[in-house]
Amino acid sequence: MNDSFFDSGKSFEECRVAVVPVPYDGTVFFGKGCRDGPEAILKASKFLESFDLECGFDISEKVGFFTLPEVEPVVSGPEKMIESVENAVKEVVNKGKFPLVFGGEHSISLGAVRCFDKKVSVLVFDAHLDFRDDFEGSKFSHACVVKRLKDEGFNVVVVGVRSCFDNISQEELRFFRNLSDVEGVLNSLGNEVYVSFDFDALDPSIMPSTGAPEPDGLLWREVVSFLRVLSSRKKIVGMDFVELAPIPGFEAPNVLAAKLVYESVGFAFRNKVYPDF
Ligand SMILES: [Mn+2]
Repeated sequence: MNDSFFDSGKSFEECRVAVVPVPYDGTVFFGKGCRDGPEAILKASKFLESFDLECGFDISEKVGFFTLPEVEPVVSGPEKMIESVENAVKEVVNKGKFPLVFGGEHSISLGAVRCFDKKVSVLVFDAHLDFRDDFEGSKFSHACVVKRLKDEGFNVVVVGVRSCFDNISQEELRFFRNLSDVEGVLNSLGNEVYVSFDFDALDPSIMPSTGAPEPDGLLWREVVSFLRVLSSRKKIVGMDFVELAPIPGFEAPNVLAAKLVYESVGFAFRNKVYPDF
């Protein structure tokens, strides 16, 4: 894979954002295909125009995206794969870069989040709670990622939930069905936020390219409006976008994914808490 996300011809040093592609779907048995997600996002980014009307500036020019080599899939299991992601992301965080991780399946988010202090809240967008203690023989399955993040001591808030395996209480995990209570979501988060975006949080009418689509999902405008508010109130420290399983020959969802990534980063950097920007 030689593609890059919005190659603006800048060096690693000049870019604020380091893109980490993770083409891994090892624990997915049903609805595979998200290993092709990173490549689809990189390719689709070529369709976007770089000046962004939502943000009012050229995000690629102002922020700069540097795409790193992909994290090679590990065959010995998800736990080792998550460690590989952790090592790759730690390297970019240590160099002061904003990590932007493309999955691949949702389990990889655990590796990226581990690179941050426990005071960072994790905001997960997902149609499913991903709160199982284990799934299909693994504690590190994509269906367990929120449970593992909680167990590792992070404040986790999930938005977009329409499907759950059990009756999980709000005391166990703070979650929201949609974005009708924006203040409720914001008040559940600390000042620093890592965003983990599973594309199945979106409605299948606009995002059919996921392994586990669920009806009645989030729509474009409400997500973009929310991200704009979120970024004006919180410091976004890193993001991942996971579970895009491209449908061959159907580019629109991939372009939507690339545009959501692009504007999310624009909002994050426009935020007043990045004063040097
Ligand atoms: Mn998920």
